[in-house]
Amino acid sequence: MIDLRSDTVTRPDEAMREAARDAEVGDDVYGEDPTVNELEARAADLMGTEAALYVPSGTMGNQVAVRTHTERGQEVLTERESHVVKWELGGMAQLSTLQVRPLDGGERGIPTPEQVREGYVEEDLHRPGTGLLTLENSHNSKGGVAIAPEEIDAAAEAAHDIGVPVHLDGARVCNAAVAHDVPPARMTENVDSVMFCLSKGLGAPVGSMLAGDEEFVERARRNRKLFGGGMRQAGIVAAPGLEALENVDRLAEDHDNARALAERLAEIDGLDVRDPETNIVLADTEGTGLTAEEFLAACEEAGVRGVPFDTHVARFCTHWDVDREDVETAAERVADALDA
Ligand code: TLP
Repeated sequence: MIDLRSDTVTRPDEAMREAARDAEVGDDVYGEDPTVNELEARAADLMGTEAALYVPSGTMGNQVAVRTHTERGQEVLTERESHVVKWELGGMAQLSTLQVRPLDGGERGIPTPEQVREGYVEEDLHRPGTGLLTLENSHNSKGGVAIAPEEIDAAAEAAHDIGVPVHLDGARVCNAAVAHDVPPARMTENVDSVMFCLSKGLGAPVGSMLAGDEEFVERARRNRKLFGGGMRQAGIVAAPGLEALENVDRLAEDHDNARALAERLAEIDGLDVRDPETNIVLADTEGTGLTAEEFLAACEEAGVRGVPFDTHVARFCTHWDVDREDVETAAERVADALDA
C-alpha cells in the first residue's frame, strides 16, 4: 500500500527512535525537561521569535494561540477554508467562546488587506469587537498553496493598523518557506504567533510548536495547562522533534515528488490536477464520473491511499516515507484503477 493520505503518516526513523530512548528528561510542567527546553529554544530560533512552547498537536497549538490572544465573546477573522475553523471541531466556539467572521481568501486562501479592514468590527455596546486574525501557510484546503511572505505581511499589517493581533497556522510553514526559498523566520516576521507541526513533513512522531514573544508564550503555557496539554517527561517525544528540525531542507524532495505525481496523474483521462506548490496534490475527479469517495475506493483497491477533500476533490500528500519510485508506481496504480 502506498499511503498518500497525509504527511502525518510517517514513521520515526532509527535516529529518532534512538534519540527518544536516550533523551534526558525531567518534569516539563516544572520547566525541568532539558530536551523540551532545547526543542523550544531551537524552534524559537527557527521561527525568529523570542520563545516557543511544545504542544502535543497542531490543533492544540492553534486553539491555545487563539485563546491566548482573545477575550471571551470576541470575533476572530479567519480565512473561511482554514483548518482552524474547518477541521478543529469548532474549537474556537467550544473552548474559547469566540465567534468567527469568515473571510473568503479566494483561490490561494489569503485575505487581502481590504478584506481584513472590512471584516473588522469595533467594540461598542452592541458589537463584540475583533480580537484576532488567523492566517494559514501553506494553505491545506487550497492544495498546499505556498503564500508569499509579502502577502502575509500585507494582511498582518492591515490587522495591526487596527490593533488586531495575528496568528499564523503554519502547520506546514516550513514547506511554504522552502517553496519560496526563504528561511521559515521570513514567513513569520510580521505575525504575533505561529504554530508549526513537527509531526508532518518534518517526520516526528508527535508534537507541534507554538512560537511568539516571551510574554505571549508564558500566557500560552498557562492555557496549554488549562487545555490538558501539560506533559511531564515529554523529552521522550521532544527528542525526535529535535531530529525533525534537521529535516527542513529535505522538504524540497517531497515537493519534487508531488510535482512528479501531479504530472503523471494529469495524464489520466478525466482527472483535473492542480499544479502543486508544495507536497499536496489535489485531483478533481468530476471528469471521471466518480465522486472523490468512489475514486479513492478504487485507488485503495489498487494499493494507493488518499483522502477526500470535497465531493469531487481528492488529496494526495507526499512525505518522507515515499520516494520517486513510489509516486510513479502510485500514479500507474491510479491509472489502472480507472481503466478497470
Ligand atoms: N491537518 C490534517 C487533517 O486534520 C486535515 C492533514 O492531514 O492535513 N493546521 C493545518 C493547516 C493542518 O493541516 C493540520 C492537520 C492541523 C493544523 C492540525 O494538526 P494536528 O493534526 O497535529 O492536530
